[in-house]
Amino acid sequence: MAHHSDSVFSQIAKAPEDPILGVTVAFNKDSDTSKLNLGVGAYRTEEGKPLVLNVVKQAEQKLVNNPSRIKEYLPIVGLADFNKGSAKLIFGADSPAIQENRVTTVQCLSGTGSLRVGGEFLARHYHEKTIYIPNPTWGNHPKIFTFAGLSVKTYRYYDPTTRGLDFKGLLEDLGNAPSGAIVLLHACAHNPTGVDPTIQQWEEIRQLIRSKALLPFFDSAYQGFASGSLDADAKPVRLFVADGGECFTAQSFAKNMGLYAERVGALSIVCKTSDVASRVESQLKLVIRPMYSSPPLHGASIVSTILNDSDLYNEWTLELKAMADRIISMRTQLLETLKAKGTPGDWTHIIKQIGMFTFTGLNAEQVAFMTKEYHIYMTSDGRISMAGLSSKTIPHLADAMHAAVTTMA
Ligand code: KET
Repeated sequence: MAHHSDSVFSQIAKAPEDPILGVTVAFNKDSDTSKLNLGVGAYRTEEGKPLVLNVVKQAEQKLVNNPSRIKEYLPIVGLADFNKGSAKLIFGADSPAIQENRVTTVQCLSGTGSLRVGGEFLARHYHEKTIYIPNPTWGNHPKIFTFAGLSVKTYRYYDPTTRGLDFKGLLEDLGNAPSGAIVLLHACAHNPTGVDPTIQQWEEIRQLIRSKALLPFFDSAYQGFASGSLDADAKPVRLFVADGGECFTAQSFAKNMGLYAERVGALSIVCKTSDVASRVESQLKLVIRPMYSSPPLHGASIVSTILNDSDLYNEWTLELKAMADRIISMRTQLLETLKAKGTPGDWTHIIKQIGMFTFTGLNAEQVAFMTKEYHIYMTSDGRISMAGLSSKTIPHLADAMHAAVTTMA
């Protein structure tokens, strides 16, 4: 007679929910009508609804209407036009590295998959196995790179006292890293802090990285979301490509095209010669094939259609700018509301930070209080997704923040 203790997994431990995606799981279980999900970084409209971009709908219509469309396997490296378009988007259409065929780009499963493939390639083929990631960083980074076979260390990034960049600490830690070490950099809109180096600081970081022969690995999950301009947000990456040196870039189209669930992204490796780039690509295929064989078609077709059609592309830049602008206006509205309430503390970091998130400075107890008493869901590090707010919900959030800081300072 079967009994549950007979299971080969009867001793298995219950795993905790993911620190970010688990916030949505908890939110979905809450039946309160005033509940607000500011956990996951996903754009919502002023009405609080998920947004499918108009250009995405148009591109999908074009695809459906195309009678020659087929569903055969893509090559291991993915859709060629998507890969070319992605590289141009991040490096610039006039990038010498692209013109000299020194870039290999492979389509991957969104930003996460691109980071993982890049990490596994490095673990297999690069002499230095240590990757430095910023402290703090996106919670998935240490797991991705550890499972890829790299050893993860951190460099100082955020200074809680100034709620800004710990530039001195960053330079010291990268300066003390072993020559050749890999350095993970957020291309723009650093998650979770919303704190980015200035372009002058990027230039100093570049000089240090090149002088120590460190290997830059950019995570570009928010191109266009920081400033509203795709080119402005790509500047740090382009600074590193312009010096002729090598670099890795993991791109995601989850946020800037609103294609979250389509899992569409790209890994680009800029090499010194086209010959090296083609050999690198041949090895990337050996990483990808046993992992998921080849990537899915639909999302990449949407992106490729938009990137390779000038009308759709222009319309996309406007829709993207509108999303970025709405987020920026949420920042000013939240700050004004807190000021008007006389909430204790300096909250100007809300408008100084950039991208999808505000790193509020609220502690885990205050966050738990806001969830319990106000049904506001956010990660326990005090990060809130500004894209999940609207003019209607800001007063509720401000009430909760005010109560949290006045009752549990
Ligand atoms: N990098 C960063 C910095 C990042 O914030 C995310 C997603 C990703 C990569 C991966 O995104 P993908 O969907 O694989 O293209 N961050 C949000 C969602 C998540 O945690 O999965 C978040 O921080 O809320």
